[in-house]
Amino acid sequence: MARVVIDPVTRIEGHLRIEVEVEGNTVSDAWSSGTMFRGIEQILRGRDPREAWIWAQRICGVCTTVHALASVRAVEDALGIEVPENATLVRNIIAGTQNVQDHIIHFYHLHALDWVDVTLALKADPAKTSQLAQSISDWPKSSTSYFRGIQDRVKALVSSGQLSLFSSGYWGHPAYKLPPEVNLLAVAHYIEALDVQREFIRVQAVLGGKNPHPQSYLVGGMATAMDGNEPDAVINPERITLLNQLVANAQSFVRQVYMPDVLAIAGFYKDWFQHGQGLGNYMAYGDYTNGNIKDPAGFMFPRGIVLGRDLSTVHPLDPSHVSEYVTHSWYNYAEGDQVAKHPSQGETNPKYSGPKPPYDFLKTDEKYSWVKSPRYDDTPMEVGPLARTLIAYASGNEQVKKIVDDVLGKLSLPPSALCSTMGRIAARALEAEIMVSQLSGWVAQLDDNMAHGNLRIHNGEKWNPDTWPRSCQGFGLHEAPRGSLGHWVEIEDKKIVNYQAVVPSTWNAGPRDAKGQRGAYEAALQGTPMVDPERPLEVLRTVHSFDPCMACAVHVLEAKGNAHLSEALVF
Ligand code: NFE
Ligand code: MG
Repeated sequence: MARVVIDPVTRIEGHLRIEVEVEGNTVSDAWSSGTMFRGIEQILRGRDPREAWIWAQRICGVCTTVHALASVRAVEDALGIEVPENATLVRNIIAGTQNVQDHIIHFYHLHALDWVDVTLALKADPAKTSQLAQSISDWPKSSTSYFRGIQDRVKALVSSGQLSLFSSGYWGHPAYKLPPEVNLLAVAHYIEALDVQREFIRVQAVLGGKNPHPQSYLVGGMATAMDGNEPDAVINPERITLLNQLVANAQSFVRQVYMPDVLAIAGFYKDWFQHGQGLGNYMAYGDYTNGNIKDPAGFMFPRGIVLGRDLSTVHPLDPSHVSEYVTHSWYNYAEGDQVAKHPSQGETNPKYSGPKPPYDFLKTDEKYSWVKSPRYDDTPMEVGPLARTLIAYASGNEQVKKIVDDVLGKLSLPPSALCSTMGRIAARALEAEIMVSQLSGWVAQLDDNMAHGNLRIHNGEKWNPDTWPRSCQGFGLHEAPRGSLGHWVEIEDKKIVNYQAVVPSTWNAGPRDAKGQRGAYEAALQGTPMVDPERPLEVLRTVHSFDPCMACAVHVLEAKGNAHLSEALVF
């Protein structure tokens, strides 16, 4: 038995270390560790709750805006504020754009090279690549000369000896299975997707002034003035035209490039619909409605839980059943480290107790991560696009059923195949397709409201802190690209006294709990085949399929830097 360490895992956000034990050619156990201590939860204490979103949004620059949304929702919940429909629509457009852009970036720039051997693209016949491209899609950039041009660019990189953005891959690894032409097609779209994602995220620049971290949120609504007759208003007919254009361009790319590429690549890796199954428990808070965010009945992504891969039942979800352990995390709870705490009572007391660097392995029997271990009813859950898709499918959502059955039909696979590494990739693509078509609906509704003179976008009734109760608590939930996100806030005498974020990558990347139950990455890595433990490509495939974001997962900070923390930063 050998222990293999990947540290740092790259093509993710933040600092993740994976240790796996390998028996023969299979992973027999795994540990997931967030190795960087950082944060926001403490910074928020003592601040005005109306500005919490500005700070919370800085938890992450990848899911660039989701923490602002969860934060304003938490404060609005605590203060009993309802936001106007226009604000909900603008928030939906910003968050939905984030979702689609994030999924595109994940597939092409963070994950594709686990499946695509860039160096093999050099062996492709551009004419055959062109035929292949035209057989799977009517995307216009598909000529022989186009693919030859891409190949020449890669050739120039390779012959310069500097692979640049393609350096440090496991090139030539026997687990790569794509024919040269599919590799070339994917490399071409990797390059195209760089432009597509940059262009599409202009939606956030229009509605939020900038990206990352749009600046137009307000507790009570949005600061995006609407006026059909006002050229200087943030939202006016000209801007609606621009939004429609940006959404339409993204929609073409998702339909004509992203989805066909996922199908083409998945077809050569069907065995990966059997690896990386993981916990089999899926959770989604649900999200996206034009109405009241406290009422999940109308959610586009339904709320619920699927247990043990049993798609016949969707269990109800009550956010009061969420808790976090620190048994294997470098924190202490006042009541001892065997208990789980609901985030409304949550504590963030960092205490590094890992080995002093340099070291070979973490003390995985003890504490081994800066990530906490969230649980629902004491049960570990996977969150994310796959969880959302399965819960929507099992809830009988017609749109999701149709697209899932269509995609799986093309691959001749049953719905249960989705519970896998490749299933996470497929779920992300089909979610992007559903979301990008929904976006134009929200833009149209905003336009319609504007045409009818419905311009209200902020509810200022409780803006004055003198109107607030002396003490109150609230929480805000969102389905971020990587899954279920919750912020819990406690307000006293007009100031924040406690703030806790329980984040998608905390759910997925967290370590074991007091009962020894593994987190989602740890469970998914069990049984992973490994051709060559020196080059753990297969481990990366499953870890990357979750789209890790450790900035989100570890979001705490101690204001006065302690020695033990600086040691931890040496990793
Ligand atoms: Ni930093 Fe994030 C998303 C959130 S993941 S990317 O999506 O919230 O934990
Ligand atoms: Mg937290």
